[in-house]
Amino acid sequence: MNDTASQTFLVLNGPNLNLLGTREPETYGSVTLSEIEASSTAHAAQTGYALDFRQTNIEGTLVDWIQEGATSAKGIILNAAAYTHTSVAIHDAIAAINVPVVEVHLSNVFAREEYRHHSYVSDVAAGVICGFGPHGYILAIDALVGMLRDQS
Ligand code: CA2
Repeated sequence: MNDTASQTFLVLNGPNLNLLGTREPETYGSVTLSEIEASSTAHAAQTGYALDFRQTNIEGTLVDWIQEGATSAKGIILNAAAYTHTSVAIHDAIAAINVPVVEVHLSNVFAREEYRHHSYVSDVAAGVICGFGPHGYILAIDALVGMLRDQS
């Protein structure tokens, strides 16, 4: 691990989250992903961490980035979006690394369709935050900071 890794959280966002704030505001609100990045980055800076904030619609890219995070980051915040409910590949990538992963969902997936109740991420994640909208990213940063503080 290098010096940058010790100060950085990788924040990964999966498919369609680039549409936040432009479609389906009744489900996902009116805040854009860029606005979530800005508020999360500002909050992380107050805790002494930088964020490497990314979005992709491609499952394999999420797998590549999770593997990269094993050496580039101190923790990973992951909203895998729909791949949460389908991806054994993402499950295996998280299981293979040693940095903590916090699973985040904007919506309360347990109050939605049954197919969203199962996650391939949760059993290999350090913890899960869902239902708090964009504030979930702030809660995830604080969870990682607290975990790392407890470990040191
Ligand atoms: O609540 C979440 O954060 C989800 O991860 C969002 C995913 C969904 O498949 C998960 O079950 C829960 C969907 C992200 C799609 O985002 C959109 C945003 C605006 C318009 C359309 C889709």
